[in-house]
Amino acid sequence: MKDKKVIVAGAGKSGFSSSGLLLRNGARVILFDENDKLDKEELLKGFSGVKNIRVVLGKLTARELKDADLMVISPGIPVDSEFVLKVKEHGIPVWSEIELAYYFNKGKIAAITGTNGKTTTTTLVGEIFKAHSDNSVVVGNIGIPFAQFADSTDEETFVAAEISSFQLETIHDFRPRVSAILNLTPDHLNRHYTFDNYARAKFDITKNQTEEDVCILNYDDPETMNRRDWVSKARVVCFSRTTVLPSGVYVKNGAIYVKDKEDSEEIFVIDLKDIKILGDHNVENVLAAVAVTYYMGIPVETIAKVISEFMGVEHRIEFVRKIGGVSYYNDSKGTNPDAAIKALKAMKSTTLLIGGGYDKKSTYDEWVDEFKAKVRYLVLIGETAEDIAKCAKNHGFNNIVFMDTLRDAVMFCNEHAMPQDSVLLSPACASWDMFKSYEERGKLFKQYVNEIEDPESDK
Ligand code: UMA
Repeated sequence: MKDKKVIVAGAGKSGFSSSGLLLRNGARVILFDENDKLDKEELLKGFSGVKNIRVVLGKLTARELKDADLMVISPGIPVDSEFVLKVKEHGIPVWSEIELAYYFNKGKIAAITGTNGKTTTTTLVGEIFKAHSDNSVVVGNIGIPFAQFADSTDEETFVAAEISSFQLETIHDFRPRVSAILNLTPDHLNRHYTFDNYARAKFDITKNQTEEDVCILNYDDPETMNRRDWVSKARVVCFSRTTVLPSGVYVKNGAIYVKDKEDSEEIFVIDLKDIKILGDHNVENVLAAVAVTYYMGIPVETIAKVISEFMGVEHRIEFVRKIGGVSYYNDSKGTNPDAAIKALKAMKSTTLLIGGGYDKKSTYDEWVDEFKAKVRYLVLIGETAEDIAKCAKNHGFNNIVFMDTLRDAVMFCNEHAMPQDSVLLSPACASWDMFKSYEERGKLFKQYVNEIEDPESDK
């Protein structure tokens, strides 16, 4: 990349890390963002003392495009954006941040995608790698751009990478040693337009894999298995919670086993009762993590030990606090209906559900069907509030309130919950209409819940 002129599009986390990686490796960077309200000086502070970077806001001009060797785009930028199409017309290659990171990477990559469970599975895989080797990183959609660490990896580095469909749209050579597609349900349809396009982007995680590589698929997820043929070369290994497979990773008599080939010995991994994270979906995440790490060469004893200690991740059905017998759960990462269904299913009592947010053009019927006798109130916030309310009413659910802010929603729940109820933030929508990220939404939820006075504590 020495002396190459590279446009980095998007001045968020990915853009910053990509710029840093390029600058460290001798490139000249133009950091571009369509948001002309950003503060150039503030952005440049992150690169103080570095000469080869210029910030451009609003629109790309002929000056930037002239002689540009490459554009690296952040995942939040649609590939059919006007300026991306223009860049392509000029014959400038467009790489995702993941592709750029891969160019510099020397490590052994396990890449995990799918609609739900990515973060939990990647975190668990990362913990297993860490227990096995001091030389490991966890990167990607999870919130830590791969570009941040790519050029400090070596042949021995274990890389656990959570990869989104957005990041996969502009890969070219990216080739993980082990890939995993956990499940497929409709998501991000405003960006990909059709479910098949979305599924295609996910399966592209396998497109450069060879016969030496492994692709892990969820045998219990029909949308994934129906597309099994989209894996062109990699060896497919399946995991199943419900079926004892001839080979693969599966549950049998309440325990997880690995069997490499049909005639291989069956290896016991762990009893389900020794797993601490709750719900069938989490058993699937554990099965996936077993498969990924086993095929990355980690000993089964290490895998089992880490799983038995793993307590889950922030913003995923995360228990926050119990106040006056009411339990509060933060599932801010429930950013699509399928994830929100899983969170609601995991609630053991009547629930006051806070939902709504950024409009990804999802359909809410299946989520609303789960409300039945379980949801006491549906408390709606954000851009999609009206659409969700309409859908809920069509399904005969009318206990709906609208709130302007998340704080108001929490306060309403505090006033109306009865002892033994649960209050669940699981919006089924992304956060971007009201918050910077799902993390910010989840942290604020926890803050508001923690501000509630506990009447018991005064006694
Ligand atoms: N921007 C434009 N034009 C656009 C869109 C955005 O100029 O059309 C600019 C914005 O003004 C902003 C910047 O791009 O300044 C933001 O870039 P970004 O949205 O790609 O955000 P990053 O901070 O780089 O975060 C991205 C991922 N964000 C998205 O995919 C939307 C993060 O995933 C990821 O953690 C991070 O890279 C590190 O890899 C978040 C996410 O919500 C968690 N992902 C989706 C999901 O999980 O469902 C896919």
